Amino acid sequence: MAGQTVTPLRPSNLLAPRDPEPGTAGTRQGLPINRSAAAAGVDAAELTSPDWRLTVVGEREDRLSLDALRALPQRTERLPIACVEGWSASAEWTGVRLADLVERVGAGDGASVRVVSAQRSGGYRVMEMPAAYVRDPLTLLALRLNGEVLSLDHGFPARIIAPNRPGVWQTKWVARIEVPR
Ligand SMILES: Nc1nc2c(c(=O)[nH]1)N[C@H]1C(S)=C(S)[C@@H](COP(=O)(O)O)O[C@H]1N2
Ligand SMILES: [Mo]
Repeated sequence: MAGQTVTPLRPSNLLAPRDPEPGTAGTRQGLPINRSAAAAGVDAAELTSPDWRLTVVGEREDRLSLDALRALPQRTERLPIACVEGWSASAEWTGVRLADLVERVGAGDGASVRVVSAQRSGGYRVMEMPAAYVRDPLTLLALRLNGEVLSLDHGFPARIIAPNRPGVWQTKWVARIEVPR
């Protein structure tokens, strides 16, 4: 626009939660990014490949492409991520109910799960989820955030979002879901 030389202050910055970690921090899709895909060292080519599969292991084993996940019944829920580093932000998540995924491999109402990230090292690679959270209808394997496909930094192609759990357990880049037996 002609004559517009002053960069306006962006109110979204003023209202945003404080930067979780200066240097790597950012906000995308309306939600803070604490650990980016690059910082976590995930293999972007692998995660974005058409050969990517989610493995779900119970009595049976399921290997689901992203298209196959998108073809399952989708739910949308508004849920917060609450990080111990002092920020909390709500967003609208769309994806498949975790309970539906474990039911497909023959697990019942009492199933707990172990969720494994494609992240190769670090404390957030493996997460254990008790049965009460697995069967909660609000707990999703999320594929979308605020109406958009997840960005790589938010855990593309799939991440966990569950109510009333600390942010550290909202696992990004989910590769594998196991029902221990
Ligand atoms: N695989 C993996 N999942 C992860 C993390 C991570 O580092 N690796 N960070 C966790 C933390 S501490 C929080 S608060 C939420 C949101 O983190 P983000 O801001 O880095 O997206 O994702 C969680 N899921
Ligand atoms: Mo966090």
